[in-house]
Amino acid sequence: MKKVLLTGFESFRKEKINPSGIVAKKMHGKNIGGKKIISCVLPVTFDCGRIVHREIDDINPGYIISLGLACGRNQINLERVATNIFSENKKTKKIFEDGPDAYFSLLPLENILKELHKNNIPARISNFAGIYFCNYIMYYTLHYLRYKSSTIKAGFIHLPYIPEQVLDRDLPSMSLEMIKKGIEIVIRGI
Ligand code: PCA
Repeated sequence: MKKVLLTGFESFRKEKINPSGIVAKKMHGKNIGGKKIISCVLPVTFDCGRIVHREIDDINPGYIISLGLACGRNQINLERVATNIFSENKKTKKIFEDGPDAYFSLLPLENILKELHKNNIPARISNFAGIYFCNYIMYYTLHYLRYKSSTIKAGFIHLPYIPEQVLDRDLPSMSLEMIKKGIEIVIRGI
């Protein structure tokens, strides 16, 4: 059975909850569409790259789906591209000095999007994964796979807030149930 490495992130900055880590944890061990899910919740630090690197070598997955929270986005965002930029505290640098400018997702985004919409789940393809750790892990993973000359299919998905994160904020959210259903549809569609 092919394995899916499903990663999410821990909480970060002022966000006490990170739906990406919750969804990843909830789906650990499940068998979806003939694929076995192995989850991993990552710290929002530079260690995340090394941890994913080790998980890939240990698990040898057929697919890697990385999840993260996109504060304020109102749909599931299928990220198309990771760029060689990281920025924190107004300092911007390359992720890998000698890396290419960008990598494209290796997931069939158009098909996944169609399936999500067929199931009435708001989603879109995004062309900008940001310049923080979500873009970092997407770039890091794709760079590592290229270096390994691997056939693993990998990509990144940004999630909206869940309702309990925006109780007193005028911001969009999506229920955890709908996000989970969306990620199951993604896993069936890869
Ligand atoms: N979202 C942040 C980092 C961790 C997360 O869940 C981002 O969009 O970069």
